[in-house]
Amino acid sequence: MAEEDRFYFICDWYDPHAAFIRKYQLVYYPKDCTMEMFDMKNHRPFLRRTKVDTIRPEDLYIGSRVNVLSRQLTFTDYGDKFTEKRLGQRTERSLGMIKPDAVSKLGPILDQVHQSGFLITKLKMCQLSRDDAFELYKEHQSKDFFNKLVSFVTSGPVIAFELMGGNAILKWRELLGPTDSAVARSEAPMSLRARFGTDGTQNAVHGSDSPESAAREIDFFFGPGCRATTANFGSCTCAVIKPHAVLEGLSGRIIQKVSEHFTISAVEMFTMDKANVEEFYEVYKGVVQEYPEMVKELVSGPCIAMEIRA
Ligand code: 3AN
Repeated sequence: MAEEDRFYFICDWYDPHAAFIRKYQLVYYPKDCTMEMFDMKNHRPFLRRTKVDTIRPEDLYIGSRVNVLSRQLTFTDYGDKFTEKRLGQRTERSLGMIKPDAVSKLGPILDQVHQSGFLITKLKMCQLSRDDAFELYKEHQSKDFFNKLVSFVTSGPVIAFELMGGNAILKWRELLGPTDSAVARSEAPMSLRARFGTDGTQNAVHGSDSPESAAREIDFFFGPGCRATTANFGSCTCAVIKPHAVLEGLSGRIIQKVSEHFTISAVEMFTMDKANVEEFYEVYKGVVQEYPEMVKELVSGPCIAMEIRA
């Protein structure tokens, strides 16, 4: 399945020859810095998907002006709910990780993440090898607790996610609480480590401590050729939390309910394109009336796919 974000904006271009403002829908694909445009008045494509080096992710906000093929465009509105939700709040990024001791608490942790105003933009369960753990925690290699830490984080799967929001790095660390879960219980009883951790090593969750480590750790988990999924496709079924539920912040509660009856052996967030969704739903094509609507919903934003077993 392809993972590709699409950001929709409504934008204006003042046509100097006609002395007229033309309105376009602009779709920006951050993965490969391409965009396409649709003429809203004439209801026809205006620009086929084209690489543009004049739009950067930080240009994606209402009121922003960008140059595309010598035209200056002004972003006047978001073009869909996903774009609004994703970019509306400013977008510092941090890396969160649920450690092996708290993987079964994914539901309540995601629920807390949502209630604290973060947006999860990437998420994946993976199994770290010793080499992975050495790389992830390389700044701690000289510490006396290093071996214990490596053994612990490789003792079972972890769930990594990219968080976005205003002041995300600091805010996420506040939500984690102090490193030692016992200290967390006395100093920050509502924190995640107080609620789900055991001690200084088995402390349930991790968070980046600076923009540099956030960039490095996000790349570690989600960069090109990054960690593999834990899915092994045997004796299981697939459950998908649909985009509308993800956007409404219901993922945590849904996963909690699923966990009461099933073991979740893999989980990953995807943003699917239409061709992939059509393939995924192929057996329903021409069989159920709501097929076109099903496709439309599943391409409308990120979904969370789970491998579950009982
Ligand atoms: P934090 O995760 O709170 O930023 P760091 O960066 O000092 O803490 O340490 C990274 C990880 O190393 C911690 N999350 C914890 O798992 C482990 N760790 C830190 N200090 C200790 C310690 N004194 N004993 C055992 N493990 C520790």
